[in-house]
Amino acid sequence: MSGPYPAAVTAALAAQRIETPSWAYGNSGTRFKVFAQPGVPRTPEEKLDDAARVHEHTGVAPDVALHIPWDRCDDYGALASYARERGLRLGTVNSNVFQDDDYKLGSVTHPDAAVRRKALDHLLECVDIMDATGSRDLKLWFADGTNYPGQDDIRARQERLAEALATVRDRLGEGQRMLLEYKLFEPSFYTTDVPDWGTAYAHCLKLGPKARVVVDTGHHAPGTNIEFIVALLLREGKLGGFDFNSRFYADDDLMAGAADPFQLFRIMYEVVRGGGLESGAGVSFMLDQCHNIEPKIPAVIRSVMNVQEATAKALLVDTAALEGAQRSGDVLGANAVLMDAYDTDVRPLLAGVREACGLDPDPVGAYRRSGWAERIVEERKGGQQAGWGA
Ligand SMILES: [Mn+2]
Repeated sequence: MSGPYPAAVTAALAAQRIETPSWAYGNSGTRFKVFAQPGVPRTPEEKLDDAARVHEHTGVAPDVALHIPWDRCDDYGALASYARERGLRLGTVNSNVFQDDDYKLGSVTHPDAAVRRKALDHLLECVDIMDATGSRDLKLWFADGTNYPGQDDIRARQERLAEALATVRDRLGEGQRMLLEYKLFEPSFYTTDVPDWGTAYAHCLKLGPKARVVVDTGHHAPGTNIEFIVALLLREGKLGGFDFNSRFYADDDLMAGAADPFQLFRIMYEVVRGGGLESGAGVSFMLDQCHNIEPKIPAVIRSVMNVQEATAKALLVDTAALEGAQRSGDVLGANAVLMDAYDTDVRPLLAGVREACGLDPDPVGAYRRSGWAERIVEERKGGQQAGWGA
């Protein structure tokens, strides 16, 4: 398959937006070691400065997700203005009810009502922050669960979870949403209170139209058919967005599309098929990654490009040919149509989309040539580098 490509394809690629996470610009690591890198931001503003470089070179990443308390500041309205002045918007607010000593046995599902109240207050504070930043979405991920059979009552924990979620839902303003993220295991190893899409979907269904499920691609058992989950949630109008990253083993948080670009293509095909790219579909394309050993800004740029490449291939699927093959029971033919799209080198197509938007066709090269990496190493000396807990 080669160009020229349909105008609808280039238009969809130019219109797609990919949200980058503030924490990707800070230091990170595994539970064994966090490796500091020179030039890493010390403040939320410096994270936005770095995010602005990603947007400048890709043209599709104006939204930056915040994580509270890692991005705590005195004046969120001022932070939003700072973002706007750099062509950015503050995006999804990610809550954190997992890093406090009180949360050893859980947060909103904790057996002690006082701890539950503290966790709920944090979630409500995050909605206050959304009001100040103009953010649409609150992302909820709970580390809650148990390690041993009998440790706590599985059913009671679901009741406590439902109660907290309903309270948050009632606090949301017009146009605001809550995105419930699931994760199979870790840090809990026996039960997790929101372990899978079914649990998240059941809660979101009860919560109503303001609640949707977010699919973090690293949060499944090996072999899980993520594109099936995506197709189903889209069909039900309950797909709120993605946390893209990739993994070889568990929740590796590697660059999206790095470990399994074919899986990312299959996911994006279901997004396109289900209308998830269309404006008004309400599907957010977010990255949730940690760049432990690689330089952060070009890694985010590369991840954005990987999502774009998977999207481009998905848009190139010859749907008429595919439907024809499917109708006639042509198993190999149908598979070949999909593979033809996947095997297309879409890099020239995306380079053309960038040039049409006045961008350098090679975002990573443009970043390297910009001198930004050297500049931040020179300028960002002293202070406390951003990272987990900072
Ligand atoms: Mn995530």
